[in-house]
Amino acid sequence: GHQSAVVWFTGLSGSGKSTVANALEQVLLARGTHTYLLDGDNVRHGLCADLGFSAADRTENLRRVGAVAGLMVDAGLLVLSAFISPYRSQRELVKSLVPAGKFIEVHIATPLAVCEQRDVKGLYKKARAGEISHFTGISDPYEPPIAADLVLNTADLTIEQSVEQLLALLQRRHII
Ligand code: GGZ
Repeated sequence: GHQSAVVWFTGLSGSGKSTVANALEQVLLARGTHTYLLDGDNVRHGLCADLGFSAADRTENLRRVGAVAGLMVDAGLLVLSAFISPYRSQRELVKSLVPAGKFIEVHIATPLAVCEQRDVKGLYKKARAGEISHFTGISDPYEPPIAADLVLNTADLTIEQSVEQLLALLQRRHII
């Protein structure tokens, strides 16, 4: 069995949030843990299809995700969530929507230079060229967490090493 919780990944575009969250989910599924992974790919096309990337729209995006995550925690799930969530106030808001003690903040602290070099989707190039405005890290802020439960820099760690650290954290917190 497991305890329900929300593992909230925050970090820049291309930092590795979704990759690490997906890898963690595979291990948890293999252990029989009932998880759900929320990320931009499954939320911004449906639940939040009306929202863009202004600060207000990001806040509303994250408020909805936080509310859904809270419901999923009520249903007993171990929720993994991968959103940039650039402002401290937005992460505080989400935390307030999840039952007390069940919000685990994980900072995927891959340096901007590495994210920009990866540029998996070519978005940094477009942002530098001025073709995308309000791009996090380039023309929009990212406020790093001050006291994350875990900090992972995917430039220095393999995916497996990141997953190991996450599993160890979940075990220390008696979630798995
Ligand atoms: C940041 C943007 C932007 C702007 C489109 N700024 O690497 P990706 O493509 O797949 O991840 C990014 C995703 C960010 O959506 P989130 O819902 O995680 O953001 S937030 O938590 O701030 O609400 C990126 C893409 O959307 N993208 N425009 N201007 N990322």
